[in-house]
Amino acid sequence: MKTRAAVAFEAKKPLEIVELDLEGPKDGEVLVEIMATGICHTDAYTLDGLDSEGLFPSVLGHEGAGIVRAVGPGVTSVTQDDHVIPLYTPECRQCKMCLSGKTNLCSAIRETQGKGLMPDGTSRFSYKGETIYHYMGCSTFSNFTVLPEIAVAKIREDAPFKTSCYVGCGVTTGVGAVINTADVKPGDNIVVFGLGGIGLNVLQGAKMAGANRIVGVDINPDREEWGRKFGMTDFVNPRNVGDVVETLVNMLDGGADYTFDCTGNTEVMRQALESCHKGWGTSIIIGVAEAGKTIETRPFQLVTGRNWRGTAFGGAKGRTDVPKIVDWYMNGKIQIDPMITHTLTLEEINKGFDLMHAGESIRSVVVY
Ligand code: NAD
Ligand code: DAO
Ligand code: ZN
Repeated sequence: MKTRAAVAFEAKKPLEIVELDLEGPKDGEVLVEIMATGICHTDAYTLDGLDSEGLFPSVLGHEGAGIVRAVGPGVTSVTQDDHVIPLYTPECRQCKMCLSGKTNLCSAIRETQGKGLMPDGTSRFSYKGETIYHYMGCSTFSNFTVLPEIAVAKIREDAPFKTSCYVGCGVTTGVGAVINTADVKPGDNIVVFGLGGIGLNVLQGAKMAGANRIVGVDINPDREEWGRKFGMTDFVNPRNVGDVVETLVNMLDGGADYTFDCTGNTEVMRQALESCHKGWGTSIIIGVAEAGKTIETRPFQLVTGRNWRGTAFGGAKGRTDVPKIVDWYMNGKIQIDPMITHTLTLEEINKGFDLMHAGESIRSVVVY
């Protein structure tokens, strides 16, 4: 079949809207009509050529929601017309990682997913006979895409696509980092570095967990007002204070119980670690740094009881947790609507990247 898609033919070049050839689902795969997709900073980072796994030409996008239009042989967990969210972190429930109960990093299709291919080692997308690679196993910047059934979460049918697509990455990553990875307890003090599409969700997760002081840090002054809408109690603009670590440590009587990096900047990651309370504070890296970057701190920071951790997809097991997070949204436990600041057509998708780089959007969503 044919599908309209925004294709990344080359790094650092705008996406091009073209009609691709799409092969139907093979064994264990499903064809999904994507109804809406968010644009996450991770898409921008790959398009900017900063991702060591980035492949071109490819169809980017990993934050979608849609409808199953066809299923391949052997598919049992979803059926035609089911509403689903694609999962860049699948959940096979059979591999060593899934069975460990210690991680959400399912390994079932990791090798081929990292190479932009489906589990059988081939791509379903092509253009004028040339292979176009998949991205993070999702490729939601295509109106139709093919996914393994272990990489879709079935969600309730009354959830609007335009907002529930955000659960496919930003909401789950931010809220999950607080609930699953940090396990923030009532009364904990937390600091969030970077109040964008991910950081605001960390704020609302911290509020839901009953955190005490919820401090937001951002170099964009407009983000103060945004943070306050989602539970932030204090705001620090690093450009207005001498030393951001000293400021935070003084503000929180020795430092935070938990800090979260939502910037992808390795200097900020160090600030986040060093803003933790001596003896127990834990810093969680959510931001994805440019290929080749490394983090640094004095080992004494760890010797004296600070902990450094990271999280992918908020530690969520997609097929199990994503439908529950959609329920939280539909039941009013978490907010999504105010964070969708821009709605675009597929033809306007490059504007979504411009708005992100200019700090003018929280989430732009393409509605097909
Ligand atoms: P975004 O562009 O919407 O937000 C980033 C925010 O960081 C902006 O508000 C920006 O002003 C702020 N910022 C930039 N430099 C800063 C600095 N020096 N100090 C303080 N604030 C600063 O991006 P996003 O979509 O929220 O994504 C955030 C990061 O999370 C990216 O690195 C992205 O790749 C990563 N990410 C990780 C996961 C995961 O599973 N670990 C999932 C999604 C996104
Ligand atoms: O299992 O080895 C692995 C890697 C799984 C990749 C998980 C994604 C990491 C987070 C990237 C940002 C997502 C938008
Ligand atoms: Zn994302």
